[in-house]
Amino acid sequence: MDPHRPAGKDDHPVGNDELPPGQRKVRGWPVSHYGPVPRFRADRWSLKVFGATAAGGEHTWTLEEFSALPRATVAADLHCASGTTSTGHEWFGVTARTLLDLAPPAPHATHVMAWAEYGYSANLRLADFTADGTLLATHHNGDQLTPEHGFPVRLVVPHLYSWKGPKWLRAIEYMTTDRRGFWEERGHHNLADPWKEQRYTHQEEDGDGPAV
Ligand SMILES: Nc1nc2c(c(=O)[nH]1)N[C@H]1C(S)=C(S)[C@@H](COP(=O)(O)O)O[C@H]1N2
Ligand SMILES: [Mo]
Repeated sequence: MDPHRPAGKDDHPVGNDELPPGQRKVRGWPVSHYGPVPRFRADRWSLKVFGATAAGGEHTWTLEEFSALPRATVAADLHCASGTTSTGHEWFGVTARTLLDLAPPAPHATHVMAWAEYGYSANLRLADFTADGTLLATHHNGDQLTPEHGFPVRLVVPHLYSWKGPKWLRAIEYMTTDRRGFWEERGHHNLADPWKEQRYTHQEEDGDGPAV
């Protein structure tokens, strides 16, 4: 990119130039998800951390409370397991690390389930959730997320295929054993590392995930 020119819509000032194997770059930012776009209702919305928490109970935030937490910026491409990667995404939000500090897991927690509206879910190893880039994003390239891209909060896990990042995130459940999420129960790989092309369940090796 020309450093003397401000970044425009078609520049890709952020993200990784290298694509994972078997991925092709798409222009722009396609919308892709299962089911309808949920309608946001502030009075009914909360973000919850539950399950195997250190304190034993639940932690909840209203959107106002959540938006007051310290926030950070992360650049990350979206790698859809169908083979397309969209680039040029700069995310702004609350790091998973911040959430973990505020609502720590019990020592024996090993995995998390990220829950979205309508019961969409994605399971992650705790190590994937605590990884540096993992972010509960509220903004994208300087603007609030749009409804179709996950407003008010979506999870971004830069080092995994993007199905591991629920849009319309509502809860994080700390788990003491692994359980499969929505796509992980429907033919997709439990671990989802795009650099290893972990797309499908049939590619799993012993120990990669619980029985389907
Ligand atoms: N709640 C929810 N989140 C979701 C999905 C979904 O179906 N429901 N699809 C995932 C998949 S497969 C992809 S590729 C990305 C697409 O994100 P985008 O629409 O912002 O490009 O969202 C992910 N997050
Ligand atoms: Mo996807």
